Amino acid sequence: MPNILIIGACGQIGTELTVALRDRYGKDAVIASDIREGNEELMQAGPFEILDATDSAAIEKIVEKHQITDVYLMAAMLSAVAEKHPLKAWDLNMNSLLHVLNLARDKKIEKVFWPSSIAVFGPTTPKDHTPQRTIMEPTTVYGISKQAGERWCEYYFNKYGVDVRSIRYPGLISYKTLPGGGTTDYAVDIYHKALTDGQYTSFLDQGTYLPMMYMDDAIHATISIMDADREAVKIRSSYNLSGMSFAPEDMEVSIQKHIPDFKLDYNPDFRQDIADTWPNSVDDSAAQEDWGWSSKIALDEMTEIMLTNLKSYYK
Ligand code: AKB
Repeated sequence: MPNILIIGACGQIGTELTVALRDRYGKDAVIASDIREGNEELMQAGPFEILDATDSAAIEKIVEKHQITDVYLMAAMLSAVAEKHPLKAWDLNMNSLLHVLNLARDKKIEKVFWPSSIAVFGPTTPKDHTPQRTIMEPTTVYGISKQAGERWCEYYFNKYGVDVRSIRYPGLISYKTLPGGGTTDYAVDIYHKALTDGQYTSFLDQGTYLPMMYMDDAIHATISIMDADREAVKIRSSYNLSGMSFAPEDMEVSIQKHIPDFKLDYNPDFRQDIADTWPNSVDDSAAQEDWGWSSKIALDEMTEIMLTNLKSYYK
């Protein structure tokens, strides 16, 4: 049985991952941590520690205190916010990873999960069904940090045998937690505004296709790759992961099946320039072959789940 530390547990993925891992391993086996107190429910449902992901001594102390075996490092500055604070983003995204990899190198922990992103790709990458291995020239600071992180993960595996596992998440959509400063956030905002205002102004333009995924699929993938046999995880940089691919107008049509008067218009901002450098869709056959990944939830089903659950929230 693992003893798990989740760093960045109050964020969009961390919140749902904490709940899923506590359901699986019991609440006392999963220590949630974040730089500040956040989600009340999550903090009360099991052990919680205040932890700055850039503080290596503090991470080590908590690892020792709770005899942690597995670390899920979910703290990161996402693409849109990172463009406003490039050096701070580099510091958080890179140094937190190196701290955790060093603990694994020194055998203080056994296994590491670290999220990468479709942001590792750039304008020179093939856009459709982007292969696992291809040209990667990211132009955002977030993408550069994720690409460098992938190289570090593979390096620590090859050089020190560190059991690090990683996924290139697409844009993630959930009704339970809001995303924090990404380029794909419109795909969450749109459902909230559809219910509260009956209309939404998208900061990404018509025709902007991006790889996306419903959160349940992302959590399932995360737990699956961590459950897989060590030998099955053949790629130690990060795996492409595909859920669905859509543009804002596809969401409009999907939402109109429930809210016929819903209106969408467009006012693209700086996030359009970021989205334009990312793939339309990715090829995840390596994840399928190596550890049995397959996604389950498509756009219309996701729309139904999102609107049904958010409706009760806005009542
Ligand atoms: C972002 O938009 O920055 C993130 C991501 C795709 O990694 N959601």
